[in-house]
Amino acid sequence: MVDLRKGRQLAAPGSDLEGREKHPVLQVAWEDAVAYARWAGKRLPTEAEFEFAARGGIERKKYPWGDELKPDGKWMANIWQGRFPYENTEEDGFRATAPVASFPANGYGLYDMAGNVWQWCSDWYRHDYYQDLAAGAKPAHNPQGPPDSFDPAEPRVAKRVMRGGSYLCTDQYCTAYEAGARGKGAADTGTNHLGFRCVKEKGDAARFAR
Ligand SMILES: [Ca+2]
Repeated sequence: MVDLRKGRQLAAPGSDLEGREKHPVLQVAWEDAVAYARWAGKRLPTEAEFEFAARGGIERKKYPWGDELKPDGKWMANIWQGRFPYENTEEDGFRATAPVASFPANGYGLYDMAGNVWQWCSDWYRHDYYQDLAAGAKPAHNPQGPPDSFDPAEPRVAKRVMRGGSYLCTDQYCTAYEAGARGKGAADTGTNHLGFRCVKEKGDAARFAR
């Protein structure tokens, strides 16, 4: 396990922070992200919280900043430009991860809610969870995710939700930086394009300290 408290191994065991002090941490399994959040008196966001936060107060827009991928010709997130996976033109300035807050914040003042690295959410992944909620008699309020995981593509793998897309996403086939796009990943596995962010609410620190 990467010792996040030391903060010295950014991407994998043996990697170092030299010149990358402000890049997101990578290669962290869901369990380790949860352990870090708990240690810090915080927690991972739910999937619903992540999307609510990503939309930044603007409703029914494709991206956290609006409906245009490049408003005024400007890239708003660190994604992939060029013919994936053969050519990365780095038009947005970054080949792989970017330091956090390299692009404008959304309406809530939150950075990197799209692109750069995927981010773990606390929910189990079920492909039909939101369909089921939508079919219910009442609107769902602050959904916390299903009680277990089920991905028809890999039914035996316990998966958690991830959100936001990454520097490997492209408008050619993986537009996961869209505000409504969902991702999923095996809870015990980290990758080089997946990180996390923590959330804190009033009372969390006291609750986790018990
Ligand atoms: Ca890029």
